[in-house]
Amino acid sequence: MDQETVEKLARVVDDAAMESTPITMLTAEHDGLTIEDAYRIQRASMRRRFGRGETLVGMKMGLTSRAKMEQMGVHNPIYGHLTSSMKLTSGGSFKKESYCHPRVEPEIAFIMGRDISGQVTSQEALSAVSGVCAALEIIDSRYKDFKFTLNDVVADNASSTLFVLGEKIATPDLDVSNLGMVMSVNGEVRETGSSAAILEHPLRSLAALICMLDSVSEGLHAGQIVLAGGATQAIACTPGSHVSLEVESLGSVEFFVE
Ligand code: OOG
Ligand code: MG
Repeated sequence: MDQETVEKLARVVDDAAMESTPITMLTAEHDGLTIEDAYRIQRASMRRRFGRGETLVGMKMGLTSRAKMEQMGVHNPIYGHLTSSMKLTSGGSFKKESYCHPRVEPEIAFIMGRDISGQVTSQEALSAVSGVCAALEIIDSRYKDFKFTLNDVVADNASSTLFVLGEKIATPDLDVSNLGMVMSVNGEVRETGSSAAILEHPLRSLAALICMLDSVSEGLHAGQIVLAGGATQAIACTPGSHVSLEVESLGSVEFFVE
């Protein structure tokens, strides 16, 4: 795909996010759009955000659990970029009307203590982690009816919208392989799961991200946050709700929807 088309499609997804107006899938008109083109569109849309003053604060993995793959009908792990404007403080709120059709999912986040790149193992990935915390990710596909193909969702920055980190930061020696996770809305339990649902171990997701970034000569940097992926299916955010997540050993994280 030529660079002009990449930039044009980056603008289409970026405008849809800014105007919270759902669009038709890009592949409907560009059926030759490859996964490489999709990541180029994603990066071009990030350059538009950086041009508006947002900064890169981390990365997220998506479609790393069977529950998410089955919910979305897309079966390959993907990554997206997290920017400064996507960060919501635990206990904070957002307006549903500012987004297309936001959903929330329970996650585990890593905080990177040093730069890392290359084709790494989970153990090598862990060696670059300085902290671990509970997280809620609010995703919002810019596509109509929240329906997409693999290449469409990649072009749309893996539906990245907002993320909330728990205040308790555990040290990297915490075993994150099988932590119980309970997500509630207005005090009622809606989804329960385990961090083991995230590629069988959230560190495998982190290592997979570093390997995917390496294939485009990139890596992670000290201070960056990495969301490992939703452990259960995502649920719709409705106005007037209080969403909370409790993760074993990591405490809780919450937000309100106005
Ligand atoms: C794509 C993003 C998936 C996750 O954690 O699996 C994701 C989507 O479902 O819209 O963030
Ligand atoms: Mg997610």
